[in-house]
Amino acid sequence: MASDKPKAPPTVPLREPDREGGFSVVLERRTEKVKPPHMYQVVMLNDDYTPMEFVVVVIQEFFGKDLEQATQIMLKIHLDGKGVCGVYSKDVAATKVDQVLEAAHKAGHPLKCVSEPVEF
Ligand code: TYC
Repeated sequence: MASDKPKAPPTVPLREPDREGGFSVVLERRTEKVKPPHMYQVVMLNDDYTPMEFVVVVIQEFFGKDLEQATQIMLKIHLDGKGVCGVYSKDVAATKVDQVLEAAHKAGHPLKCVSEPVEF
């Protein structure tokens, strides 16, 4: 009985150059299973007490932004309640959060930030 199912294309042995200058036969190709690492964004939160100047300095110092960029990010946080300061691997994002919280605590400001997975 003939099937309606579309047939997968036949597996064709492929010849590829090898390291010795010859050719190897590749009988099967597998789909790459390694996924890119999940990235985390460091989100800074607004509050009513931390001075704007302090936030700008923190963003420059820990997130590598220049004065102009840091000021824009600070103003966005001030107006919207929160803003992304940078996107990193999980460990680096966690370190940035620790650095910001420690600097804020030392200076006596309630500035808070968190890291969260980037949705894609
Ligand atoms: N809202 C603060 C003020 O008016 C400034 C501020 C901006 C605080 C960003 C925190 O993440 C912040 N002084």
